[in-house]
Amino acid sequence: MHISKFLLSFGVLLLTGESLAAQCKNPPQRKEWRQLSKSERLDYLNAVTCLANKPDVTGGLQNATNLFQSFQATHSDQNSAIHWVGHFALWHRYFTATYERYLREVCGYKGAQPYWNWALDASSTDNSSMAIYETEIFDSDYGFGGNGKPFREATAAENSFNLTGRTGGGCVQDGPFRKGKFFLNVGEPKGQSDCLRRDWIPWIMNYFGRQTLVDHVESQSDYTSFARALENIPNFSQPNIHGSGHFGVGGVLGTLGNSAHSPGDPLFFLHHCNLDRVLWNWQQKDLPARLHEVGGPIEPLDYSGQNVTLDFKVNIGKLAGNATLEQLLNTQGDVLCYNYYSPQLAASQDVGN
Ligand SMILES: *[C@@H]1O[C@H](CO)[C@@H](O)[C@H](O)[C@H]1NC(C)=O
Ligand SMILES: *[C@@H]1O[C@H](CO)[C@@H](O)[C@H](O)[C@H]1NC(C)=O
Ligand SMILES: *[C@@H]1O[C@H](CO)[C@@H](O)[C@H](O)[C@H]1NC(C)=O
Ligand SMILES: *[C@@H]1O[C@H](CO)[C@@H](O)[C@H](O)[C@H]1NC(C)=O
Ligand SMILES: *[C@@H]1O[C@H](CO)[C@@H](O)[C@H](O)[C@H]1NC(C)=O
Ligand SMILES: *[C@@H]1O[C@H](CO)[C@@H](O)[C@H](O)[C@H]1NC(C)=O
Ligand SMILES: [Cu+2]
Repeated sequence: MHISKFLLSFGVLLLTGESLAAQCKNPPQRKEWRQLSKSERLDYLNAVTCLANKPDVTGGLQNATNLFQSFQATHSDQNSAIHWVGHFALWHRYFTATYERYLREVCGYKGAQPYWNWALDASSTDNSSMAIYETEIFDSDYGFGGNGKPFREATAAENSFNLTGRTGGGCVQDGPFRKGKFFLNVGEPKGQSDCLRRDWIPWIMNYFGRQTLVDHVESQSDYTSFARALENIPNFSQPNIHGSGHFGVGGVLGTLGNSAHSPGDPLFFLHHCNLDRVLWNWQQKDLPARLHEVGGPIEPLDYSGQNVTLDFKVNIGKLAGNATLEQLLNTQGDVLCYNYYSPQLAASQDVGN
Protein backbone atom coordinates (compact mmCIF):
# COMPACT_ATOMS: atom_id res chain seq x y z
CA MET A 1 0.00 0.00 0.00
CA HIS A 2 2.79 2.40 0.94
CA ILE A 3 4.76 1.38 -2.12
CA SER A 4 1.93 2.00 -4.56
CA LYS A 5 1.20 5.41 -3.01
CA PHE A 6 4.84 6.24 -3.37
CA LEU A 7 4.91 5.22 -7.02
CA LEU A 8 1.64 6.97 -7.80
CA SER A 9 2.95 10.17 -6.34
CA PHE A 10 5.82 10.03 -8.81
CA GLY A 11 3.45 9.37 -11.67
CA VAL A 12 4.91 5.99 -12.71
CA LEU A 13 1.58 4.19 -12.87
CA LEU A 14 2.74 2.26 -15.90
CA LEU A 15 5.35 0.38 -13.91
CA THR A 16 2.85 -0.74 -11.32
CA GLY A 17 0.24 -1.74 -13.90
CA GLU A 18 0.91 -5.41 -13.44
CA SER A 19 0.73 -5.44 -9.67
CA LEU A 20 -2.36 -3.23 -9.66
CA ALA A 21 -4.10 -5.60 -12.08
CA ALA A 22 -3.06 -8.46 -9.83
CA GLN A 23 -5.19 -7.22 -6.97
CA CYS A 24 -8.53 -8.98 -6.57
CA LYS A 25 -11.08 -6.40 -5.50
CA ASN A 26 -14.83 -7.05 -5.35
CA PRO A 27 -14.62 -10.65 -6.55
CA PRO A 28 -17.73 -11.80 -8.46
CA GLN A 29 -19.92 -13.81 -6.07
CA ARG A 30 -20.88 -17.08 -7.68
CA LYS A 31 -24.42 -18.31 -7.01
CA GLU A 32 -26.55 -21.33 -7.77
CA TRP A 33 -28.63 -20.85 -10.96
CA ARG A 34 -31.87 -20.75 -8.95
CA GLN A 35 -30.47 -17.97 -6.75
CA LEU A 36 -30.36 -15.67 -9.79
CA SER A 37 -33.36 -13.53 -10.64
CA LYS A 38 -35.01 -14.16 -13.99
CA SER A 39 -33.39 -11.08 -15.48
CA GLU A 40 -29.97 -12.18 -14.18
CA ARG A 41 -30.53 -15.56 -15.83
CA LEU A 42 -31.31 -13.85 -19.13
CA ASP A 43 -28.21 -11.67 -18.78
CA TYR A 44 -26.10 -14.79 -18.41
CA LEU A 45 -27.73 -16.65 -21.31
CA ASN A 46 -27.40 -13.59 -23.54
CA ALA A 47 -23.72 -13.28 -22.63
CA VAL A 48 -23.13 -16.90 -23.70
CA THR A 49 -24.87 -16.17 -27.01
CA CYS A 50 -22.65 -13.09 -27.30
CA LEU A 51 -19.50 -15.25 -26.93
CA ALA A 52 -20.79 -17.48 -29.71
CA ASN A 53 -20.95 -14.38 -31.92
CA LYS A 54 -17.41 -13.15 -31.23
CA PRO A 55 -14.41 -14.22 -33.30
CA ASP A 56 -12.42 -17.34 -32.41
CA VAL A 57 -9.05 -16.68 -30.76
CA THR A 58 -7.41 -20.07 -31.34
CA GLY A 59 -6.68 -19.76 -35.05
CA GLY A 60 -9.34 -22.29 -35.95
CA LEU A 61 -8.14 -25.00 -33.55
CA GLN A 62 -10.18 -28.16 -34.26
CA ASN A 63 -12.20 -26.03 -36.72
CA ALA A 64 -13.51 -23.63 -34.06
CA THR A 65 -15.33 -20.68 -35.63
CA ASN A 66 -16.26 -18.44 -32.66
CA LEU A 67 -15.13 -17.53 -29.15
CA PHE A 68 -17.49 -19.96 -27.43
CA GLN A 69 -16.00 -22.71 -29.58
CA SER A 70 -12.48 -21.51 -28.74
CA PHE A 71 -13.14 -22.89 -25.26
CA GLN A 72 -14.55 -26.14 -26.59
CA ALA A 73 -11.58 -26.60 -28.93
CA THR A 74 -9.03 -25.83 -26.22
CA HIS A 75 -10.52 -28.52 -23.99
CA SER A 76 -10.74 -30.94 -26.86
CA ASP A 77 -7.12 -30.28 -27.79
CA GLN A 78 -5.91 -31.09 -24.25
CA ASN A 79 -8.43 -33.82 -23.47
CA SER A 80 -5.87 -36.58 -23.09
CA ALA A 81 -3.76 -34.64 -20.56
CA ILE A 82 -6.27 -33.04 -18.17
CA HIS A 83 -8.40 -35.90 -16.83
CA TRP A 84 -7.47 -38.46 -14.11
CA VAL A 85 -4.48 -36.31 -13.27
CA GLY A 86 -3.57 -34.27 -10.19
CA HIS A 87 -4.28 -31.02 -12.05
CA PHE A 88 -7.75 -32.05 -13.25
CA ALA A 89 -9.71 -29.88 -10.80
CA LEU A 90 -7.37 -26.88 -11.06
CA TRP A 91 -7.14 -26.98 -14.87
CA HIS A 92 -10.94 -26.93 -15.02
CA ARG A 93 -11.03 -24.20 -12.36
CA TYR A 94 -8.79 -22.04 -14.55
CA PHE A 95 -10.78 -22.86 -17.67
CA THR A 96 -14.12 -22.00 -16.04
CA ALA A 97 -12.77 -18.80 -14.46
CA THR A 98 -11.39 -17.68 -17.81
CA TYR A 99 -14.80 -18.29 -19.40
CA GLU A 100 -16.32 -16.16 -16.62
CA ARG A 101 -13.74 -13.44 -17.31
CA TYR A 102 -14.49 -13.44 -21.05
CA LEU A 103 -18.24 -13.25 -20.39
CA ARG A 104 -17.58 -10.17 -18.27
CA GLU A 105 -14.81 -8.48 -20.24
CA VAL A 106 -15.83 -9.32 -23.81
CA CYS A 107 -19.60 -9.52 -23.44
CA GLY A 108 -20.29 -7.01 -20.69
CA TYR A 109 -21.83 -9.55 -18.32
CA LYS A 110 -22.00 -8.03 -14.86
CA GLY A 111 -22.55 -11.16 -12.78
CA ALA A 112 -20.49 -14.17 -11.76
CA GLN A 113 -20.33 -17.64 -13.29
CA PRO A 114 -23.37 -19.48 -11.87
CA TYR A 115 -23.22 -23.12 -10.75
CA TRP A 116 -25.70 -25.98 -10.96
CA ASN A 117 -26.04 -27.86 -7.68
CA TRP A 118 -27.60 -31.09 -8.97
CA ALA A 119 -27.38 -32.62 -5.47
CA LEU A 120 -30.30 -30.38 -4.45
CA ASP A 121 -32.58 -32.50 -6.65
CA ALA A 122 -30.84 -35.87 -7.03
CA SER A 123 -32.89 -38.71 -5.60
CA SER A 124 -31.04 -41.14 -3.35
CA THR A 125 -33.97 -43.55 -3.30
CA ASP A 126 -35.22 -43.56 -6.89
CA ASN A 127 -32.81 -43.84 -9.82
CA SER A 128 -35.65 -43.24 -12.26
CA SER A 129 -36.69 -39.91 -10.72
CA MET A 130 -37.09 -37.16 -13.31
CA ALA A 131 -37.19 -34.40 -10.66
CA ILE A 132 -33.79 -32.97 -11.66
CA TYR A 133 -34.88 -32.53 -15.26
CA GLU A 134 -38.01 -30.67 -14.18
CA THR A 135 -36.05 -27.88 -12.50
CA GLU A 136 -35.53 -24.37 -13.89
CA ILE A 137 -32.09 -25.40 -15.18
CA PHE A 138 -33.80 -26.95 -18.20
CA ASP A 139 -36.38 -24.19 -18.69
CA SER A 140 -37.00 -23.07 -22.29
CA ASP A 141 -37.22 -19.36 -21.57
CA TYR A 142 -34.99 -18.82 -18.53
CA GLY A 143 -32.74 -21.86 -18.72
CA PHE A 144 -30.75 -24.09 -21.03
CA GLY A 145 -33.56 -25.96 -22.79
CA GLY A 146 -34.37 -29.64 -22.42
CA ASN A 147 -33.45 -33.10 -23.69
CA GLY A 148 -32.26 -33.96 -27.19
CA LYS A 149 -35.06 -35.13 -29.48
CA PRO A 150 -36.00 -37.42 -31.02
CA PHE A 151 -34.61 -40.52 -29.32
CA ARG A 152 -31.98 -42.23 -31.41
CA GLU A 153 -30.57 -45.74 -30.93
CA ALA A 154 -26.81 -45.81 -30.32
CA THR A 155 -24.61 -48.26 -32.18
CA ALA A 156 -22.40 -50.65 -30.18
CA ALA A 157 -19.36 -48.59 -31.15
CA GLU A 158 -20.98 -45.39 -29.92
CA ASN A 159 -22.09 -46.99 -26.65
CA SER A 160 -18.87 -48.75 -25.72
CA PHE A 161 -19.80 -48.89 -22.00
CA ASN A 162 -23.20 -50.40 -22.80
CA LEU A 163 -25.00 -47.74 -20.80
CA THR A 164 -28.66 -48.45 -20.23
CA GLY A 165 -31.52 -46.03 -19.65
CA ARG A 166 -30.80 -43.53 -22.42
CA THR A 167 -33.67 -41.19 -23.29
CA GLY A 168 -32.47 -38.88 -26.09
CA GLY A 169 -29.62 -38.40 -28.50
CA GLY A 170 -31.17 -35.87 -30.89
CA CYS A 171 -30.84 -32.10 -31.02
CA VAL A 172 -31.96 -29.76 -28.26
CA GLN A 173 -35.18 -28.31 -29.66
CA ASP A 174 -36.00 -25.50 -27.24
CA GLY A 175 -34.31 -22.67 -25.37
CA PRO A 176 -31.55 -20.31 -26.41
CA PHE A 177 -29.23 -23.09 -27.63
CA ARG A 178 -31.76 -24.95 -29.77
CA LYS A 179 -31.18 -26.44 -33.20
CA GLY A 180 -31.04 -23.78 -35.89
CA LYS A 181 -29.93 -21.12 -33.45
CA PHE A 182 -26.77 -22.54 -31.88
CA PHE A 183 -24.02 -24.26 -33.88
CA LEU A 184 -21.07 -26.48 -32.96
CA ASN A 185 -18.24 -26.68 -35.49
CA VAL A 186 -15.46 -28.15 -33.35
CA GLY A 187 -14.54 -31.64 -34.53
CA GLU A 188 -16.70 -31.29 -37.64
CA PRO A 189 -15.36 -30.97 -41.19
CA LYS A 190 -14.64 -27.34 -42.02
CA GLY A 191 -17.76 -25.46 -43.01
CA GLN A 192 -20.07 -27.95 -41.33
CA SER A 193 -21.69 -27.76 -37.92
CA ASP A 194 -23.76 -29.90 -35.61
CA CYS A 195 -26.53 -28.98 -33.20
CA LEU A 196 -26.24 -29.19 -29.40
CA ARG A 197 -27.28 -32.73 -28.42
CA ARG A 198 -28.49 -34.19 -25.13
CA ASP A 199 -29.21 -37.72 -24.05
CA TRP A 200 -30.50 -37.74 -20.48
CA ILE A 201 -29.78 -40.85 -18.40
CA PRO A 202 -31.78 -40.52 -15.18
CA TRP A 203 -30.05 -43.25 -13.15
CA ILE A 204 -26.63 -41.64 -13.65
CA MET A 205 -27.94 -38.19 -12.86
CA ASN A 206 -29.50 -39.40 -9.59
CA TYR A 207 -26.96 -41.99 -8.52
CA PHE A 208 -23.83 -39.96 -9.33
CA GLY A 209 -25.23 -36.59 -8.21
CA ARG A 210 -26.26 -37.49 -4.66
CA GLN A 211 -25.33 -35.27 -1.73
CA THR A 212 -23.84 -38.25 0.15
CA LEU A 213 -21.32 -38.65 -2.65
CA VAL A 214 -20.52 -34.93 -2.54
CA ASP A 215 -20.00 -35.24 1.22
CA HIS A 216 -17.70 -38.20 0.63
CA VAL A 217 -15.52 -36.12 -1.73
CA GLU A 218 -15.48 -33.09 0.55
CA SER A 219 -14.48 -35.19 3.56
CA GLN A 220 -11.18 -36.42 2.06
CA SER A 221 -8.20 -35.66 4.27
CA ASP A 222 -5.66 -34.60 1.65
CA TYR A 223 -5.56 -33.22 -1.89
CA THR A 224 -4.44 -36.47 -3.50
CA SER A 225 -7.37 -38.43 -2.13
CA PHE A 226 -9.73 -35.54 -2.83
CA ALA A 227 -8.67 -35.53 -6.49
CA ARG A 228 -9.10 -39.26 -6.73
CA ALA A 229 -12.53 -39.27 -5.11
CA LEU A 230 -13.67 -36.48 -7.42
CA GLU A 231 -12.96 -38.42 -10.63
CA ASN A 232 -12.85 -42.01 -9.38
CA ILE A 233 -12.37 -44.59 -12.15
CA PRO A 234 -12.94 -44.19 -15.88
CA ASN A 235 -15.84 -46.59 -16.17
CA PHE A 236 -19.34 -46.74 -14.79
CA SER A 237 -18.91 -49.55 -12.27
CA GLN A 238 -18.61 -47.00 -9.44
CA PRO A 239 -20.25 -43.59 -9.21
CA ASN A 240 -18.35 -40.29 -9.34
CA ILE A 241 -19.77 -36.78 -9.05
CA HIS A 242 -17.84 -35.52 -12.08
CA GLY A 243 -19.77 -37.99 -14.20
CA SER A 244 -23.19 -36.87 -12.93
CA GLY A 245 -23.70 -33.80 -15.09
CA HIS A 246 -21.66 -35.15 -17.99
CA PHE A 247 -23.52 -38.42 -18.44
CA GLY A 248 -26.80 -37.57 -16.70
CA VAL A 249 -27.29 -34.82 -19.32
CA GLY A 250 -25.02 -35.86 -22.20
CA GLY A 251 -25.43 -39.63 -21.90
CA VAL A 252 -23.96 -41.49 -24.84
CA LEU A 253 -24.85 -39.33 -27.84
CA GLY A 254 -25.09 -35.90 -26.19
CA THR A 255 -22.47 -33.15 -26.35
CA LEU A 256 -21.87 -33.10 -22.58
CA GLY A 257 -21.21 -36.85 -22.61
CA ASN A 258 -18.43 -36.50 -25.18
CA SER A 259 -15.25 -36.29 -23.12
CA ALA A 260 -13.37 -34.15 -25.64
CA HIS A 261 -16.13 -31.86 -26.88
CA SER A 262 -18.20 -31.54 -23.68
CA PRO A 263 -17.73 -27.74 -23.27
CA GLY A 264 -19.93 -27.36 -26.37
CA ASP A 265 -22.92 -27.62 -24.03
CA PRO A 266 -23.16 -24.31 -22.16
CA LEU A 267 -24.24 -26.35 -19.11
CA PHE A 268 -20.67 -27.67 -18.92
CA PHE A 269 -19.61 -24.46 -17.19
CA LEU A 270 -22.39 -24.65 -14.57
CA HIS A 271 -21.55 -28.29 -13.89
CA HIS A 272 -17.83 -27.63 -13.58
CA CYS A 273 -18.47 -24.52 -11.52
CA ASN A 274 -20.28 -26.76 -9.05
CA LEU A 275 -17.35 -29.18 -8.96
CA ASP A 276 -15.12 -26.17 -8.37
CA ARG A 277 -17.35 -25.18 -5.47
CA VAL A 278 -16.83 -28.66 -4.05
CA LEU A 279 -13.07 -28.07 -4.24
CA TRP A 280 -13.56 -24.64 -2.69
CA ASN A 281 -15.66 -26.15 0.13
CA TRP A 282 -12.95 -28.74 0.72
CA GLN A 283 -10.30 -25.99 0.87
CA GLN A 284 -12.35 -23.92 3.33
CA LYS A 285 -12.24 -26.79 5.82
CA ASP A 286 -8.54 -26.22 6.42
CA LEU A 287 -7.37 -22.85 5.18
CA PRO A 288 -4.63 -21.74 4.77
CA ALA A 289 -3.01 -25.20 4.53
CA ARG A 290 -5.20 -26.10 1.55
CA LEU A 291 -4.01 -23.06 -0.40
CA HIS A 292 -0.66 -24.83 -0.63
CA GLU A 293 -1.38 -28.49 -1.20
CA VAL A 294 -1.63 -30.52 -4.40
CA GLY A 295 -0.92 -34.07 -5.49
CA GLY A 296 -1.94 -36.77 -7.91
CA PRO A 297 -0.38 -38.06 -11.11
CA ILE A 298 1.04 -35.94 -13.93
CA GLU A 299 0.12 -38.66 -16.43
CA PRO A 300 -3.49 -39.92 -16.48
CA LEU A 301 -4.10 -42.77 -14.00
CA ASP A 302 -0.37 -43.16 -13.36
CA TYR A 303 -0.68 -43.65 -9.62
CA SER A 304 2.84 -45.00 -9.20
CA GLY A 305 4.52 -42.32 -11.31
CA GLN A 306 5.41 -38.65 -10.87
CA ASN A 307 2.96 -36.37 -9.07
CA VAL A 308 2.14 -32.72 -9.69
CA THR A 309 3.67 -30.13 -7.38
CA LEU A 310 2.74 -26.54 -6.49
CA ASP A 311 4.97 -25.14 -9.25
CA PHE A 312 3.47 -27.43 -11.93
CA LYS A 313 2.26 -25.23 -14.79
CA VAL A 314 -0.96 -25.65 -16.69
CA ASN A 315 -1.89 -23.92 -19.91
CA ILE A 316 -5.22 -23.18 -21.55
CA GLY A 317 -3.78 -22.56 -24.97
CA LYS A 318 -4.51 -19.16 -26.48
CA LEU A 319 -7.24 -18.32 -23.97
CA ALA A 320 -4.90 -16.98 -21.26
CA GLY A 321 -1.35 -17.20 -19.90
CA ASN A 322 0.08 -20.23 -18.12
CA ALA A 323 -0.47 -20.59 -14.39
CA THR A 324 1.00 -22.67 -11.59
CA LEU A 325 -1.18 -24.92 -9.47
CA GLU A 326 -0.32 -22.82 -6.43
CA GLN A 327 -1.70 -19.72 -8.16
CA LEU A 328 -4.86 -21.63 -9.04
CA LEU A 329 -5.45 -22.84 -5.50
CA ASN A 330 -6.23 -19.23 -4.59
CA THR A 331 -9.54 -17.95 -6.02
CA GLN A 332 -8.67 -14.43 -4.90
CA GLY A 333 -5.01 -14.17 -5.86
CA ASP A 334 -2.95 -12.84 -8.72
CA VAL A 335 -4.54 -15.05 -11.41
CA LEU A 336 -8.10 -15.74 -10.26
CA CYS A 337 -10.68 -13.42 -8.77
CA TYR A 338 -14.03 -14.83 -7.65
CA ASN A 339 -15.79 -16.13 -4.62
CA TYR A 340 -18.77 -18.30 -3.74
CA TYR A 341 -21.76 -16.47 -2.39
CA SER A 342 -23.10 -17.61 0.92
CA PRO A 343 -25.66 -15.82 3.07
CA GLN A 344 -23.17 -16.03 5.93
CA LEU A 345 -20.51 -14.27 3.91
CA ALA A 346 -22.93 -11.56 2.83
CA ALA A 347 -24.01 -10.99 6.41
CA SER A 348 -20.45 -10.64 7.69
CA GLN A 349 -19.65 -8.23 4.86
CA ASP A 350 -22.67 -6.11 5.71
CA VAL A 351 -21.46 -5.90 9.30
CA GLY A 352 -18.00 -4.99 8.05
CA ASN A 353 -19.35 -2.15 5.92
C1 LIG B 1 -29.14 -46.99 -8.67
O1 LIG B 1 -28.37 -47.67 -9.66
C2 LIG B 1 -27.11 -48.17 -9.19
C3 LIG B 1 -26.36 -48.73 -10.38
O2 LIG B 1 -27.10 -49.68 -11.02
C4 LIG B 1 -27.34 -49.18 -8.08
O3 LIG B 1 -26.10 -49.66 -7.59
C5 LIG B 1 -28.09 -48.49 -6.96
O4 LIG B 1 -28.40 -49.41 -5.94
C6 LIG B 1 -29.40 -47.90 -7.47
N1 LIG B 1 -30.01 -47.10 -6.41
C7 LIG B 1 -31.29 -47.23 -6.06
C8 LIG B 1 -31.77 -46.35 -4.94
O5 LIG B 1 -32.04 -48.00 -6.59
C1 LIG C 1 -20.45 -54.17 -23.95
O1 LIG C 1 -21.09 -55.23 -24.62
C2 LIG C 1 -20.25 -55.88 -25.56
C3 LIG C 1 -21.12 -56.86 -26.34
O2 LIG C 1 -21.87 -57.63 -25.48
C4 LIG C 1 -19.08 -56.52 -24.84
O3 LIG C 1 -18.23 -57.16 -25.77
C5 LIG C 1 -18.31 -55.44 -24.10
O4 LIG C 1 -17.26 -56.02 -23.34
C6 LIG C 1 -19.23 -54.67 -23.19
N1 LIG C 1 -18.48 -53.53 -22.62
C7 LIG C 1 -18.48 -53.23 -21.31
C8 LIG C 1 -17.65 -52.07 -20.88
O5 LIG C 1 -19.13 -53.86 -20.50
C1 LIG D 1 -11.44 -29.83 -39.69
O1 LIG D 1 -11.88 -29.81 -41.03
C2 LIG D 1 -11.06 -30.56 -41.92
C3 LIG D 1 -11.50 -30.27 -43.34
O2 LIG D 1 -12.84 -30.60 -43.53
C4 LIG D 1 -11.16 -32.03 -41.53
O3 LIG D 1 -10.35 -32.81 -42.37
C5 LIG D 1 -10.68 -32.17 -40.08
O4 LIG D 1 -10.83 -33.51 -39.65
C6 LIG D 1 -11.45 -31.25 -39.16
N1 LIG D 1 -10.83 -31.23 -37.82
C7 LIG D 1 -11.37 -31.82 -36.75
C8 LIG D 1 -10.61 -31.71 -35.47
O5 LIG D 1 -12.42 -32.41 -36.81
C1 LIG E 1 -13.63 -50.50 -14.05
O1 LIG E 1 -12.36 -50.00 -13.68
C2 LIG E 1 -11.78 -50.65 -12.55
C3 LIG E 1 -10.53 -49.88 -12.15
O2 LIG E 1 -9.77 -49.51 -13.28
C4 LIG E 1 -11.53 -52.10 -12.89
O3 LIG E 1 -10.98 -52.76 -11.77
C5 LIG E 1 -12.84 -52.74 -13.26
O4 LIG E 1 -12.62 -54.07 -13.69
C6 LIG E 1 -13.53 -52.00 -14.40
N1 LIG E 1 -14.86 -52.53 -14.58
C7 LIG E 1 -15.37 -52.77 -15.80
C8 LIG E 1 -16.76 -53.31 -15.85
O5 LIG E 1 -14.74 -52.55 -16.82
C1 LIG F 1 2.78 -39.89 -5.79
O1 LIG F 1 1.80 -39.80 -4.79
C2 LIG F 1 1.36 -41.09 -4.31
C3 LIG F 1 0.18 -40.86 -3.36
O2 LIG F 1 0.53 -39.95 -2.36
C4 LIG F 1 2.53 -41.80 -3.67
O3 LIG F 1 2.11 -43.07 -3.23
C5 LIG F 1 3.64 -41.94 -4.69
O4 LIG F 1 4.77 -42.51 -4.08
C6 LIG F 1 4.01 -40.59 -5.27
N1 LIG F 1 4.94 -40.79 -6.37
C7 LIG F 1 6.22 -40.37 -6.32
C8 LIG F 1 7.06 -40.68 -7.52
O5 LIG F 1 6.68 -39.74 -5.38
C1 LIG G 1 2.69 -22.16 -21.71
O1 LIG G 1 2.80 -23.55 -21.68
C2 LIG G 1 2.85 -24.16 -22.97
C3 LIG G 1 2.78 -25.66 -22.78
O2 LIG G 1 3.70 -26.08 -21.82
C4 LIG G 1 4.09 -23.69 -23.69
O3 LIG G 1 4.14 -24.27 -24.97
C5 LIG G 1 4.06 -22.18 -23.79
O4 LIG G 1 5.26 -21.72 -24.37
C6 LIG G 1 3.87 -21.54 -22.43
N1 LIG G 1 3.65 -20.13 -22.62
C7 LIG G 1 4.31 -19.20 -21.93
C8 LIG G 1 3.96 -17.78 -22.21
O5 LIG G 1 5.16 -19.48 -21.09
CU1 LIG H 1 -12.76 -31.85 -18.87
